[in-house]
Amino acid sequence: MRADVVTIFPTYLEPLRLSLVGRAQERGTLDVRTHDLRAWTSDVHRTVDDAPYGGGPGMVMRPEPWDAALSEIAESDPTRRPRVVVPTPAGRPFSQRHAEELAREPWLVFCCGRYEGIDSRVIDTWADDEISIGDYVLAGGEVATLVILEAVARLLPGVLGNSASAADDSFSDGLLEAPVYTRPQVWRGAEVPAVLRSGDHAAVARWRRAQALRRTLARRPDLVEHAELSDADRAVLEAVAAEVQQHAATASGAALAADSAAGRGSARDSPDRL
Ligand code: JBE
Repeated sequence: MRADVVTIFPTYLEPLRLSLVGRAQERGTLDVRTHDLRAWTSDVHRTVDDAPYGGGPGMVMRPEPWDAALSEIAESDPTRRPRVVVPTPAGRPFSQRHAEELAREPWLVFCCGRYEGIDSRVIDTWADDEISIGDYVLAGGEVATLVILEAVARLLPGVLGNSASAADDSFSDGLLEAPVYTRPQVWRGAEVPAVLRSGDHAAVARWRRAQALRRTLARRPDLVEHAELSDADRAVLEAVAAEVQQHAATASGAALAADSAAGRGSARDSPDRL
């Protein structure tokens, strides 16, 4: 996959040289090219922004440098057309499904705007996708581009050492993953669950599935509604509901049940005891 990133802060994208995404680039699976938008300005001050029509605070990115940059990048390979992505809080919420979709593209171009945004005519002309990584305000699209590219890069063929691990991820089956443990067997008085040391692979798989269901129910009940559930999964959920009802009879149990209903939970409290 080729990915071009247009930004006024090219150094913001340097983390893409590290770790898994960096290795994908060294191996040639991914080719990231970062461009400084100011290279496509023609005035002596290399201006990329201007005041918004209609007034208001902040600045808007001018259309001309964006159009020149995107034209030149798109024309650099006349055999195909890139998919142009604009990270913005006004975009479609980013998800694992979305990452899988982008991972199938041969060529992505990311346009990093400052928060007040890029002149809307550039978006209308060029953007195939406006993507939001969450309901909070970042200073610009650079960090969102890092997030999206990392989620996409690890799905490219050969990037993860073990091809099974992408399929096992949280969200790939619509649920959160079960908790994980390594040595020592007892740490600060807490023991690793016996089933994980039993060598019984079927029992381990059942336990992990039940834990995934319990955790997801406690922390992200919205995900359980959309997950594909087997009869065995439904039996686990019914058992959890019965436990919650039993706990609700006691004071601490009531808090636990409320926590679960609110989708709250931390490593310390309810989910694993639910
Ligand atoms: O989610 N996003 O892609 C953003 C882009 C720019 C600023 N804030 C965001 N949340």
